Amino acid sequence: MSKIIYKIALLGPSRCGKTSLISAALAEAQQFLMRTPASFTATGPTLKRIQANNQALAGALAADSFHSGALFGTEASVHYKLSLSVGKSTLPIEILDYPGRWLTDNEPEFDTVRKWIGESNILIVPVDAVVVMESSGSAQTAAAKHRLNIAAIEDAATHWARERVLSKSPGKVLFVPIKCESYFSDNGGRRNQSNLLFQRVISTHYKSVIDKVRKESEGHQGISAFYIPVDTMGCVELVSADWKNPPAEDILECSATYRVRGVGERRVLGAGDLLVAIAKMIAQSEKGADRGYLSVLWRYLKGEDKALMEAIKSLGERPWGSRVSEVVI
Ligand SMILES: Nc1nc2c(ncn2[C@@H]2O[C@H](COP(=O)(O)OP(=O)(O)OP(=O)(O)O)[C@@H](O)[C@H]2O)c(=O)[nH]1
Ligand SMILES: [Mg+2]
Repeated sequence: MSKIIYKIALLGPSRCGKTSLISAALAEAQQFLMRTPASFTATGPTLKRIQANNQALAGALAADSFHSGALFGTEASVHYKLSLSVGKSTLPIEILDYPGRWLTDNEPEFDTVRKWIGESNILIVPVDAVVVMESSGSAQTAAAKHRLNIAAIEDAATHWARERVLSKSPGKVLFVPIKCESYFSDNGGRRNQSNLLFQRVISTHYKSVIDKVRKESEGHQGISAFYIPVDTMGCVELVSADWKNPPAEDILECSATYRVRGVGERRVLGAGDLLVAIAKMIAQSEKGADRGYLSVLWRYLKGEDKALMEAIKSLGERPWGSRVSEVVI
């Protein structure tokens, strides 16, 4: 059988944390699968790239204050090639990363990303929690909407939902707040503003995105949405967030400063739930509701190795972490 690849799409503007999320997810997923027969790995150029990203983020913690521009923006599209394996049986998983400005500036290169989004059952929407939480008053709220690129996200998420309907396949859209370590008290933080974060992400800023997905997939079975906040650093604390006009621009931009907590050891949290979501999505096709790509994938897994199929099923049955909520679609 021709090689099957499980595609995952990311949708977010520049600096929202797409690359950091992929790098953090691999590290936590490996921990998460300890004492199970399954493993989640990267090899070759992907491993090198993830190691370089993690080094840059760790380097940024070396000083007392966390430099939030530590990771350079992505310059070209990158296929992160990962594998979920049991023994010699492997499910290749590919995530497409790209410069967020392609989305922001509506550049022609975004067409390839759009196509990838249409072909992916999982759509991850990383959310800059600081922009969401530190905006108040009408000027900042309008600037936040612009910086989060809500209009472009609505458009691409609608395309994703439409393709799910046309290809008669299910899908999960995951809203993933990043840079949210200052709003939770479960990973070293002092304040707990997690309810407010949920409300602002789901009921305010991304409500129109959720409404569009709902409308587009009306009457179609198998579309669901989840809220999965992830700490990709976990050991930094917001000190201040100022909204300023960048030179030659009339829309405010949020500029944040952070301090490092404790000894500055990274504490990734929540990324394992992304793996649970992926496993649930794949296992869903076993029920036979889906006649598209996922059922082909499931048949492939059955032929590939029963142990790999069982590992994916049991991963999908793991309970969600305490930060996760299902969003009504
Ligand atoms: N406070 C905080 N900052 C973070 C965290 N994770 C990443 N950052 C910072 O956010 C910046 C942007 O993250 P990236 O992952 O490069 O964002 P991106 O979406 O890939 O950006 P483009 O490649 O330009 O599209 C990085 O330089 C990090 O320093 C986090 O958990 N907390
Ligand atoms: Mg990037």
